[in-house]
Amino acid sequence: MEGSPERHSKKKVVAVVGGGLVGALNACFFAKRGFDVEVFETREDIRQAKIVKGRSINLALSHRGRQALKHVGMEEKIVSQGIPMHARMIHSLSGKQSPIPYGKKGQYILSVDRANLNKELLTEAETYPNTKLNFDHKLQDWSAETGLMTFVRPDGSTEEVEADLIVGCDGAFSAIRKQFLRRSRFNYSQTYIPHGYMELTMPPINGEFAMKPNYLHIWPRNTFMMIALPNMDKTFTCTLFMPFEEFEKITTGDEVIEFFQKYFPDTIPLIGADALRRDYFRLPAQAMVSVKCSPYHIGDKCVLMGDAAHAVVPFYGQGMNAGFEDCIVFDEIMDQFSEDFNAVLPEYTRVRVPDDHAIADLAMYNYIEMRAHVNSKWFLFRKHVDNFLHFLMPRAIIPLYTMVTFTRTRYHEAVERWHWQDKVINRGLLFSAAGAVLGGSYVLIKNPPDINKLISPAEKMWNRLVALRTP
Ligand code: FAD
Ligand code: EGU
Repeated sequence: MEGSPERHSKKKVVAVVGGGLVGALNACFFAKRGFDVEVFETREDIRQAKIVKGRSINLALSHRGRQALKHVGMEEKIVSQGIPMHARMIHSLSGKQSPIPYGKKGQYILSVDRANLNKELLTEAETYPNTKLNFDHKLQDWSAETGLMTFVRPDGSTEEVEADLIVGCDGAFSAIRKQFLRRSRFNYSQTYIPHGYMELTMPPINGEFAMKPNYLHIWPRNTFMMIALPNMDKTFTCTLFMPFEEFEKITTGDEVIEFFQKYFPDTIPLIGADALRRDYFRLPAQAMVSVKCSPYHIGDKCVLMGDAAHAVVPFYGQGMNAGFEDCIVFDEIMDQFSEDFNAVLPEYTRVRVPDDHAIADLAMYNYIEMRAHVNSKWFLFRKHVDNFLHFLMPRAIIPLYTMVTFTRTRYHEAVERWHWQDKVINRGLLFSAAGAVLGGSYVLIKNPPDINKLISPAEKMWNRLVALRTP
C-alpha cells in the first residue's frame, strides 16, 4: 500500500512552521511517512541568501542528534562535514593546556556548521516529492478551533493556509506557542539568565588551525567563560559568556584588550588584537533564555517541538540534540499508535515533557555551577574524579555527561541515576573516611610517630588545597 495512489491521496497535510534545524529535519520525518508536508519559514531561502544572520555559527552534535539524522539517512553526510572533538582542552590562566577525553577512543562529539546543517536538511526535505518549502512566510496567527493559519509575506499581504496537523518548530520565541498561552491549564515559564554571549573568530595561522582542531577548547574562569569550536575553514569560533553588566563595562578597544589580558591572555595573539578590538563591538551581546512549558499539544491539531517547546541554555550542548531527539520520539509514537493524531499527540506530551524539562534543568544547573566556582583547576579535578570512579566501577558509575552525550538514556532517567550515583559515592566516601579514621587511629596507637616529621607534609597539603580554590 505504501506509496500507492489511493493511500497517497488520503494522506493528511502536515504544516511544519519554522524551517530551522528542527523544522527541516521534521519535514524529512513526516515526508518519509508519506504525508503531504508544507514547511513555512519566515526567512528567505538561506541556500540563496548572501548573508545568513542568526545565532551561533557552530554547534556540538552528539549521539541523540546523530541518531535522529540516521533515521532520515543523513547521518553519514553530516558527520563527514563536521570536525570530531575527542576531548576538551582546558586553558588555564597561565596558558597551560590540558586535554580531558570525552570517553574511550572513538567516543567524540562533532563541531558542525549551523548554516550548512540547515541547508543540507532543507535540500534533503526537498528531495521528497510530497514536500513543499515555503520561504518568506511568517506565521502571524492561527486558530486552535479551525486550524487555519495566517502568514504574512514580505510585501505585507497575507495568506491563509489550512492543515490537518500543525507542527510548531518556530524556535524559542514561537508564534505557534502564543495560542497555547491563551488556554487554560497550560503551564509556561521562561527565564533569562544574567549572562550574554558574543562570538569572535580566530583565523587560521599560515593556513593552519591556530589551536589543536580536534578539541572543544574551554577557558573556565568562574563568571567569565569562553568556549571555542573548530570550523571546516580552519577558523575557530570563540564564544564569550559573561554577565551583561560586565559586557557593558567595556566601552573602548583598549578596555577589550585589557579585559582579555586579564582573563584570556593566550587568545590575544591568536584572535589578533586589532580584530578583537573590531569584532567585540560589531554586534551587541546576545541573550539566553530557558523556556519550559506543558502540554506540548492542542487536541489532535497542533504540537510543539525543538526550542518552541523547550529552549535550554547552551551549557550542556544539548539544545539541538534534544530537539532532534523530539523528532525520533514523535516518530516512534506514530508507529505505536498507527498515526492516529488523537492518540499520538497526548502520548507525545506524556512521554517527552519530563525529559525535556530534565535537560532544561540540567543545563541551568550546569550554568549555575560553572559560574559559581568552576576555574580550570576545579574543572580538571571534577572531570578526573568522574572518570576515575567510572574506571573503578564502569557499570555502576557512569558520568552524567556520558549518559547525556553518548547514549539515548532518557534525560529524566539520567538525572535519577545521577542522584543515585551521588548517594552511592557519598556513602562510599563516608565509609572510606570512617575506615581511614579507625584504621589510621589503630596504626597511630601502635606506632606513635615523630610529630616533627608530620608538620611539613601537612603544610604542603594545605597549600595545595588553597591553590585549588583560587583562579
Ligand atoms: P531555531 O533554530 O531557532 O529555528 C526556528 C526557525 O523558525 C527559524 O528558521 C526562524 O526563522 C523560524 N521562525 C520563527 N518564527 C517564525 C514564524 N512566526 N513563522 C515562520 N517561521 C518562523 N545546541 C546543541 O545541540 N549543541 C550546541 O553546541 C549548541 N550550542 C549553542 C550555543 C549557543 C550560543 C546557543 C544560543 C544555542 C546553542 N544550541 C546548541 C541550541 C540550538 O541552537 C537550538 O536548540 C536549535 O537551534 C533549535 O532549533 P529549532 O529549529 O527548534 O529553532
Ligand atoms: C556551550 C556553548 C564543557 C557549545 C558543559 C562541557 C557548549 C557548547 C560541558 C557552545 C563545558 C560546558 C558538553 C558537551 C558541550 C564538557 C557537556 C557546551 C558545547 C557538561 C557554541 N557541553 N557544549 N558538558 O563536558 O556535556 O565538555 O556554544 F564548558 S559539548 Cl559549559 Cl559533551
